[in-house]
Formats: sequence, C-alpha cells, structure tokens
Amino acid sequence: MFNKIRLWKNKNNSSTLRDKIEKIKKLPVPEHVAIIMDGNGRWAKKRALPRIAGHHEGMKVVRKTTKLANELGLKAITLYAFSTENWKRPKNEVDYIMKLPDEFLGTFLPELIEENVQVKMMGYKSQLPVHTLSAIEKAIEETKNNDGLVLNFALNYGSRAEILDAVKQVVNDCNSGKLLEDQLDEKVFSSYLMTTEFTDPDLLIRTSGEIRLSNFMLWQLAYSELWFTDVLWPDFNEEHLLEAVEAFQKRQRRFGGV
Ligand code: V07
Repeated sequence: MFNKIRLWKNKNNSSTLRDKIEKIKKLPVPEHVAIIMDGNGRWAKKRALPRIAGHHEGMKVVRKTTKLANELGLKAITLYAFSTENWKRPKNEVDYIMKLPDEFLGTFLPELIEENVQVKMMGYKSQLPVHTLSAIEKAIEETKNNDGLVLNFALNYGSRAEILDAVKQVVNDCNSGKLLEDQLDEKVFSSYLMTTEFTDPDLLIRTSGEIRLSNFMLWQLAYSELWFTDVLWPDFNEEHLLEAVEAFQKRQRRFGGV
C-alpha cells in the first residue's frame, strides 16, 4: 500500500511521508472528514488557464486524497463537489464539471473497487444530467459491497434545502401519526437528513483561504473541528492532509480529556 503513495524526503531529510503516516496512525484519527474543495478557478487563473483546467486538476487531487484517507483508516470523507448555487456559473463550465464524475470513475473506479472503497452521493439527483447520474449510480452499485472507506460526494447539495426537506418530512410523519411530536429529538431529526448513515464529521477542511461554511452540512458540523488553509485545492497534497489531521489530533489531546 505504501509504495502506491508518493514518498518524499524533507529538506532536512529527516521525516518521510511514510514516517508521518505511521506517527499519525498511532493516535485516534477522525472518523469522518468533510472537505470544501475550493480554489480551482483561482489556481487556473494564476496560470492563465481556463477555469475548467483547475477543475480537472482538482479531480486528480480527489483521487490522491481518497488514497491517503483510506491508508490512514478514516471511515468516511465527504467532498463538496457541486453546490445548488453552482448552477449560476457559465453553462460551459457547468457542462464540463458535470462530465468530471464520468471521467473520474472511468479512470479510477477499478482502483477504488480494488481498494475496497464505497462510493456514495448526497444531493438532489433529479436535476443532474443523465450521463452524470448514471456514471455515479453505476459506481455506487459496483462498490456497494465494499466495506472500506466511504467516499461520499456532495453533489447538487445545499444544507438549508436539506434541513427544510427534513422539516417537511417530519411534519408529514407527524400529520400521518408515524411520528409523535414528543419523539422528535436531535437523533430522530438527524435521521431525516441526507447523512442518516454517517456520523457527523469530526473535521471540516476548507481550502483556498475562505473562512465560511457556504451552506455545507450546517446541522452536521455543529461540533466539528474546523481547519482552514490558504492552499488552493489543486495544490492540496498528502502533506497538507496530514497537517490537518495532525492538528485535529493535537486539539483532541488538549481538549479531549475534559
Ligand atoms: C468535481 C473536481 C474536484 C474539485 C471541485 C469541483 C470539480 C470528482 C467528482 C466525482 C463526483 C462523483 C463521483 C465521482 C467523482 C467530481 C464534480 C466536480 C461535480 F461518483 N471531482 N469532481 N464531481 N470537481
């Protein structure tokens, strides 16, 4: 497994990526990490490339991140791939982004299957192009018996809409007598959200220097550790992920005991 991950020496030659991974694995790692993959457009602009070049580079980082998350023993990662707001972008950009799941899975699905990764998706499926949805559904189907890392894509996802839909369902179930008002608590309410099968993220990472949640998992992130980095998503590498997980572990050690 290790040989599949790039191994670098530091400038001082002291600590390789492998050493760092081993060190981190000795302590509890977050079960569920959520990531806002921001900065793809800016990465492209800096290079005088079209925005879509940044999205394509970002897709490759999804692959690297999945591999390391699996290696570290995380149970799930949820990646914000497309928000309900992103439809406002130029049509050619949206069309291109909607081809990325097809390309990603066309290239990497065999490896994901081999690595025991389970592909999942949360978001509003009905507005997605047929080719996008069918590629994702095929991947979900072909990985459904895997029991390793869950690779969960938030695609056409928005948190306020998710919460409102949950409220409507709750009202429905109350009106039909399936649910009594007194039974409704945080745990029951959570079961109406798109993340029913997941624990809440222990750690949220947002790249590209923006310090906001942008309508991402508002309910689920209530108690999560938040990690913001200026690194643009296409530049986010193994070292950066390890740095975030290490910071999480430090905070746990400091505050976990109380
Ligand atoms: C997308 C690349 C990553 C940076 C953020 C925006 C662009 C991988 C997927 C994907 C989705 C579902 C799936 C397999 C792969 C993806 C979108 C955008 C919409 F089953 N990257 N990526 N989907 N970007």
